[in-house]
Amino acid sequence: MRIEAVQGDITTQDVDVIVNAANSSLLGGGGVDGAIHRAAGPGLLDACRELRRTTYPDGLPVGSSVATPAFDLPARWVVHTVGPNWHAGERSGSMLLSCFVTALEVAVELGATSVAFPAVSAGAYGWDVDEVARIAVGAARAWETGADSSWEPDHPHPTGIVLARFVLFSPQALAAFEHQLAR
Ligand code: AR6
Repeated sequence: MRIEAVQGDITTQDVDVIVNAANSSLLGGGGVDGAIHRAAGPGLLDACRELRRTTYPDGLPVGSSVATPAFDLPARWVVHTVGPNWHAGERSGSMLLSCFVTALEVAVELGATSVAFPAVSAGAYGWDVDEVARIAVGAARAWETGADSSWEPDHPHPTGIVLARFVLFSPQALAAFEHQLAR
């Protein structure tokens, strides 16, 4: 499994899964959520409304993840996760860790091999991007080694995931992730 960081727009990523930094309503918003809904087209909002109706009448809890098709995006699925909101006092690293871990779990259930993540909670939700990078890269690394204790680097990963890519909008966010990857 390769773990990498690139600067760019997550909506253009040609991977199986892109992760959306959504909110509990699942009904869209600004930032990466707005960009994903615009690029995916109206089918995405319909799918999210259906999830609310059938599965999450009270909204998707913080730290949880759920999949929809990706509609007009190059990706096959969007996995929506809800990061903790620093401004609302949600400052638990385990909540943010859970976003990355549950998104990977959902991706595996889908049979995905490649996943792109944004810097969940590093925008409107106000987390320090260095802290997001530390938790996100830590999650991917722990996932890589922890999913199967018999797995060795350079062998196919038992979960089927071959690529975890962090897609960062700003040079500053890219630098934060590159710093963690170099450690
Ligand atoms: N591709 C990659 N990264 C992006 C893109 C993009 N197209 N657009 C923004 N970013 P945010 P949050 C970066 O605010 O902090 C929404 O309204 C951005 O620079 O999108 O988890 C939701 O509906 C930042 O580094 O997500 C929620 O209400 C990172 O993505 C709330 O914001 C995350 O910023 C979620 O806040």
